[in-house]
Amino acid sequence: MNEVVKELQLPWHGDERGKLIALEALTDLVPFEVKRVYYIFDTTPGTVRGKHAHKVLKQLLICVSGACTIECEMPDGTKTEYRLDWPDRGLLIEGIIWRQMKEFSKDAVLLVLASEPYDEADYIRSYNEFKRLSAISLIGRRYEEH
Ligand code: T46
Repeated sequence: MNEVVKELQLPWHGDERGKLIALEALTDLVPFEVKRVYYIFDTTPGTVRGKHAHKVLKQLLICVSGACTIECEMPDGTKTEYRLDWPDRGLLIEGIIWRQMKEFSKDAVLLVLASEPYDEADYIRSYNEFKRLSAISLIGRRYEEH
């Protein structure tokens, strides 16, 4: 699976009553069947969560209240931080990407739509293992290019 980290601008329906965002599975915004939804809230100040990658899981992250930062490290070592600070911003993550969630505001609620049920076997929780798998996948890709 190729790695994807994509910032999404989620379209909203707005009128004098306020705004509404609707997400449907198997669309450009949610390009997978949603098999699980979870949310992270009431985080301890200064905490850093995540620190893992997934083997096959695809996820769409939306900070529906407050703000937080998602740091993604790609297999080639490139690191990028994404600030999610409004409910119309989404971050799509697919493939073996090391992620950390940090800098949560007190009122942050991070909503996650996931493509698979919870499965601890899908987690890569060792950073060394992430680097090892990244190296293998980079070598494989170079080989395919030739
Ligand atoms: C991810 C980031 C963005 C469950 O029992 N079911 C679940 O669906 C999830 C997500 C977690 N758990 C249990 C497993 C742990 O005992 O909840 C506890 C906390 O999970 P974890 O330490 O993995 O949480 P985060 O915030 O570090 O990571 C979570 C997701 O696990 C992960 O898939 O990509 O949010």
